[in-house]
Amino acid sequence: METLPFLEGENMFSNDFIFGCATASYQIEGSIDEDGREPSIWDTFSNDKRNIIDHSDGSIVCNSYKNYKDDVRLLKELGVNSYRFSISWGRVIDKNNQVNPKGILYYQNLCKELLKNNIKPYVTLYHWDMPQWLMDIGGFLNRDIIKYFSYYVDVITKALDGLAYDYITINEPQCIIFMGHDLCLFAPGIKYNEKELLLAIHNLLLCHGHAVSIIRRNIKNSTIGFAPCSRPLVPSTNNQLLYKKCYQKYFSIDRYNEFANSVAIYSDPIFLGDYPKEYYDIFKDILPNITKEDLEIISQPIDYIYQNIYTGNYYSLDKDNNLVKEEFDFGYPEGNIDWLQLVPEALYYGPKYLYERYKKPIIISENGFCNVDFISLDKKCHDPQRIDYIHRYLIELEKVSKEIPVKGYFYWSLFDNFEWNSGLRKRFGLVHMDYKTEKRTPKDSYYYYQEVIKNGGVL
Ligand code: GBH
Repeated sequence: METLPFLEGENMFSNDFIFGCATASYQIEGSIDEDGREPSIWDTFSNDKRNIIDHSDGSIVCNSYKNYKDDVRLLKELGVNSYRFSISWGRVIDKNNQVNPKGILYYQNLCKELLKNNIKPYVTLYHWDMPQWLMDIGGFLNRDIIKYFSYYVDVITKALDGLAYDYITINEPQCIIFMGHDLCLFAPGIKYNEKELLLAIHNLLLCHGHAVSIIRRNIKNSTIGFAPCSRPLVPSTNNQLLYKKCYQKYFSIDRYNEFANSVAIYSDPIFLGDYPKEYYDIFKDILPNITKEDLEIISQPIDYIYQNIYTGNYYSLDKDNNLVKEEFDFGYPEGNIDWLQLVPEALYYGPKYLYERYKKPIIISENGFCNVDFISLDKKCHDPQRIDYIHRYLIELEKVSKEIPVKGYFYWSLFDNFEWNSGLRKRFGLVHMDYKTEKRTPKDSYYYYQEVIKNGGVL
């Protein structure tokens, strides 16, 4: 570890900084038939082997449903003060829309175990695993989803009262909508037309809004957020005009190219009370019915801007001052998954743009690196690229935290897990998983992050 710069006394983050890591239910829990769990759209989707690159699924993975105490032990030793996990809707509510007490107990036990170890639970209510029976009645296209989601949120927040105070309503809505219902690379893999996509987005935002009122009602001293993803534009030189153009493009809507990453469609209604003007112009013929009441529900105040940021793109200006995207050179540093180029400044510019527009404290809800990790002859798991990635990205986050309020950082992920349509082949963990034996081996990056946390930051 001696090559890594830790300067004593130069702690980069405040003492109450949230250092955490994140996971999601379908990606880690396994035990899919245990205690009356209802199948989700991801069970259905991964049952069709054409959908998952390596034909794997989430039936076993880390088996955190059984091994959660080991997970908490790993978190404790890592030294994080917070753990972000998600609730499987189908474990806590059955297909008759009745409460499943065994599922509830699992999440209560997990929270208790975390609290016993001084780790704060950050609960994601929806990380993509919709119960299949709800998809069968239309999923996000059916406005009834709001009623069902509200009931589920009411049940789980009552059950976790006194155990968890921090909630994230929905993870990466862009992936749910675009990857799941347009590109069809994610569950449910059902193609919607553009009009249907807009309606699904609107219903999803209403699910968020109703969840906010319910959490506020059921949990005193709660904090609430919504966790979209984005791919920030990074100005490749220090130039005000370039910065301004990057900022504008980050919040603009490109109907054909960047629907997936649109920041403003999902976040303007929440933080600014309405969709952007551009949205009404572009989609004027296919708009859903958007009422004033809807917008009021969607825009109830929340506490944080959560954002999942892994990568970005560099931009410059041409001689006519037009914005141009710089292509990555051949051999440019990247992770073992096609969209993950090394762009550390994304953690500087992303938070800066978001704060400038929405004026709420920022928490990075996900950031992480996918690598080719295996156990070496010395029985350890060496992952220097992941260490370098975390190091570079945290330097940028530190830099921006001197300018705007940045409250926390969750590394994705605690361990290797089911990487959606990429299956088990893609590893993001700080802890290596042997899927056959369920053996957990902390990687070098785990010990690195441990040092970062002890130190309060890098450099
Ligand atoms: C997150 O999504 C998920 O929340 C998490 O479950 C997952 O395991 C983790 O990250 C690692 O993948 O426009 O070029 O970026 C992944 C973020 C956002 C990556 C959409 C792919 C589309 C291509 N994804 N992105 S690009």
